[in-house]
Amino acid sequence: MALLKSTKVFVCLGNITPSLGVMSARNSSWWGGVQMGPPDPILGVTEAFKRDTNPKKMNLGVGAYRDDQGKPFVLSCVRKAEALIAAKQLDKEYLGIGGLGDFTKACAQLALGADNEVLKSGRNITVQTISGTGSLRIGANFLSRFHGGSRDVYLPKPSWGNHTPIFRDAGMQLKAYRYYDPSTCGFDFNGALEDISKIPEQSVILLHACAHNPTGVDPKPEQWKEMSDIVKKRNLLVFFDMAYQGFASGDIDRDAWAVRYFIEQGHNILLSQSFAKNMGLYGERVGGFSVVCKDNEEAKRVESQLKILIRPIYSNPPMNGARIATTILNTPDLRALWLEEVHGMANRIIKMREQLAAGLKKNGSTHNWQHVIDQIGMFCFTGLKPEQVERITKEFSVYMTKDGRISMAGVSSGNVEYLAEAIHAVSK
Ligand code: PLA
Repeated sequence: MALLKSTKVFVCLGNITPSLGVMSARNSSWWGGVQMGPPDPILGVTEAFKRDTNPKKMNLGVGAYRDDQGKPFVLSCVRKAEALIAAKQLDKEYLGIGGLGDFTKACAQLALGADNEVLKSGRNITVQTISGTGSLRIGANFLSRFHGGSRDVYLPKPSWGNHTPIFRDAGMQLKAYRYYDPSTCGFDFNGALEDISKIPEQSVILLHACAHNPTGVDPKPEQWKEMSDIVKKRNLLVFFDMAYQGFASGDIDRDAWAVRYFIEQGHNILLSQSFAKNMGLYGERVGGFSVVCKDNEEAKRVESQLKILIRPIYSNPPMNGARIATTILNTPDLRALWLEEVHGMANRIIKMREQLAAGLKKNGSTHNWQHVIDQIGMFCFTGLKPEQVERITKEFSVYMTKDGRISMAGVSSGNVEYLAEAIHAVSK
């Protein structure tokens, strides 16, 4: 039946009109049935921004860090690592399927802490991935193929927009647990606990390790502890997405606290890491995917299957970004410089939050904007409604995602006042 159906589609789309004689292949349509799709909810904002000619335009859509002059920022530690790598005149051979060994080791150490028991006993497998997105997708494919327990993946409501298609395209089913409370602009702790306590056993739960996207709201350590207990009681498989290590507090260890705590409590987690934000390596596509296993023997078996999954997708990952990240992580003075720079980026964002809240007040806004200051990480979930977002874009050329999320990393001393004016104008 499936074969019959596809044959029919083939004949219909590849039709040759007899009155025109035999059409050349160039004129025939193979894709007549392909419908126009919508632009990406996040990256599509950048496309619209680029078309705008207003000199005051601001792109607060995608989370990409800018310096205080509004320019893309390449970290000095990255520039220095690149110079060291260039001087070595290294070859360009293929990496192994799982990536650069020194990178995966340093990547796992960064997340778990170098003296973590998991690393000492070799019960993790970490592969290099195409940044955070690639890591999540490899994880989703792995779950789809090997997690016998359940197809269900529970996402916080709301979550990063791309989580849904990543898991759905891998054949998993998306469910949600309460996370954000619009009435307090904060974490809906009771709602989350209540929902998590009802998740069927063996389902997968996705947790944002820090700097929750899009809300900028993270659980406090005490809340993480209760969540860990409930997750354990429900026997859920935890998938941590850590795309912003260092970006929440400016401190990479503090930001990895929840991941390390869950492991300490005996959760054998899956973990996605990205170096896009914390090293500013966006386009280099550097990330890692880890599976914490029962023991080293299990880790070896999982590794063999991850390689079998990766090989037909992209064969092996790109080396340049991994070399840069490894050089930074493994060269003490570059690592120290990096930690300083991460701190600097996080601090500049915090300063912009304060200036934005102050600017709104100065403009006479009577709303409570405390959440602009309290939320952490790259984003601020302003609370602007879709129609207000539409207005701010149309009238002020301020671009953001429809859910009212703004990338604080795109705000600078030069445009924060303009932004405050614009937000006030559409929200008063
Ligand atoms: N996980 C979360 C929670 C993210 O916010 C992002 C990026 C990623 C993973 C993946 O990033 P990577 O593949 O570049 O490593 N989110 C961005 C960019 C910054 C995007 O949507 O692609 C955002 O603007 O939300």
